[in-house]
Amino acid sequence: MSDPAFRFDLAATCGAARTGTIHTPRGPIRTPAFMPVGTAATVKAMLPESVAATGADILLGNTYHLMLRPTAERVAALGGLHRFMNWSGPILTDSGGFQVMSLTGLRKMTEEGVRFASHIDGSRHMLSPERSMEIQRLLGSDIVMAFDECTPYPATREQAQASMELSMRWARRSRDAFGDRPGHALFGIMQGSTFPDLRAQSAETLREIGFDGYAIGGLAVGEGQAAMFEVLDYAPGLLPADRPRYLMGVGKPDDIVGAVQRGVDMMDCVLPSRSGRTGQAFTRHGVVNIKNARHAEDPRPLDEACTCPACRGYSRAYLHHVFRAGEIISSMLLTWHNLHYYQELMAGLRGAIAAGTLDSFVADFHAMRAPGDI
Ligand code: PRF
Ligand code: ZN
Repeated sequence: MSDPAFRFDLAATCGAARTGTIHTPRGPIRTPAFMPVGTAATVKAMLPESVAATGADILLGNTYHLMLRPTAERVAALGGLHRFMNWSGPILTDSGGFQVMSLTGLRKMTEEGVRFASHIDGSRHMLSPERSMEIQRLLGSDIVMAFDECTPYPATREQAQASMELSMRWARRSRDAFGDRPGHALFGIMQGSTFPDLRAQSAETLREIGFDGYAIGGLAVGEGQAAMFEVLDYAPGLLPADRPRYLMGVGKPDDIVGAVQRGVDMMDCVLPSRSGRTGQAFTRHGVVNIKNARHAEDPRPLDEACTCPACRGYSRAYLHHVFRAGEIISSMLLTWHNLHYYQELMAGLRGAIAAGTLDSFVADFHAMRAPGDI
C-alpha cells in the first residue's frame, strides 16, 4: 500500500489461498482473519480482553447502529470508538447501507443516498457516501468501508447492473469524501450479484478509483453456498493481488474454509456470537444444540480438544442447565467457545497455507464433521 503505516505483507500462497499480515498503527492483523462483530460497541456477552484472548486481531463495528445510538458525535466527544469500548486493536466499520436495508422498514433511496426511519425509535435520518465517511471518521475507524448498495438476491441482470453502477458512483464519492488520512484505510466494495461481467466491471472501476483494500459484497444474501462459491471462483482474482480482500458477512465454518481456499483474506459474521446466545456451539465435529435434552446429564465438555474456558471448566450438562435457566453465563460461555473455535480455525488455515498443506487441512476439516446435530 502507498501508506507505509498501513501495509499488507503477503507471506505465502497455496493455490488461490493466501496468508500474510495487514500492518496497522493499532497492531497487526493476521490473515486470513475472522472479525468478530461488535455492532453496538460491544461483542455481546464478551469483555474486549476476552475477545482478544480468543485470538481476534480486529473487530467490526457498525455505522448504522452507532449513528443512531449513542451517535457518532457522542463517541467522538468521548475519545473515539476504541477508547469508548475499551478495544485498542484495529476496528473496521461497515458503512451503513446494508444495515439500513436489512433493519429499517420505511426508507427512500436516491442518487444522493438513503433516507430512513430508525428501527429503534422511528426518528428520521439519512446516509450518503459523504455522511458515512464523516461518521466513520468520527468513530475513529481504522478500516473504513465505502458506502454501497448490497444488491438484493435474486436480481435481474438489469437490476444488478443499475445497482452495481450506483454503488460504483457512491464508491467514487466515498473516495473523494474520505480524502487522505494516513494510518486509516478505505476499502471499496465490489457488487454485481452473480453476473461475471458485472463483477468484472465493478472490479475494474474500483481499481481505477484506487482503494487500500477491496471487499466482495452482495454475497451470502440467499444465493446458497454453491452459487457463492461460483462467484468466489473468479471474483477474488479480479482484485489487486497486493491488497487485502474482504468477503462481507460470511459465514458458517465451511463457508469460511471455501472462501479462504478461493483467495479471501478477511471475513466477518454474527454467527459465532449470535449462535452463542441461542444455544448453538460450533465444534470440529459439527454443531451442538445445547438445549437438546440429550445433553442434560452429559459430563463431557462441548469439545474435548478445545482449550476455551467453556470447555476447560464446564460440562455439557452445566451448559444445558444454564441455557435452559436463561442464565447470563450461558451466553458468555457459548460465545467465548464459538469465537475461540472460529479463531482456531483461522489459525489452522493460516498455518496450513504457510506450510503448503491446505488441501489436507481442508480434507481433515470435512472428514471430522458429522452431518446434523452432534
Ligand atoms: N455491503 C456492505 N455490508 C455488507 C454487505 C454488502 O454487500 C454484505 C453482504 N453479505 C454484508 N455486509 N456494505
Ligand atoms: Zn470450547
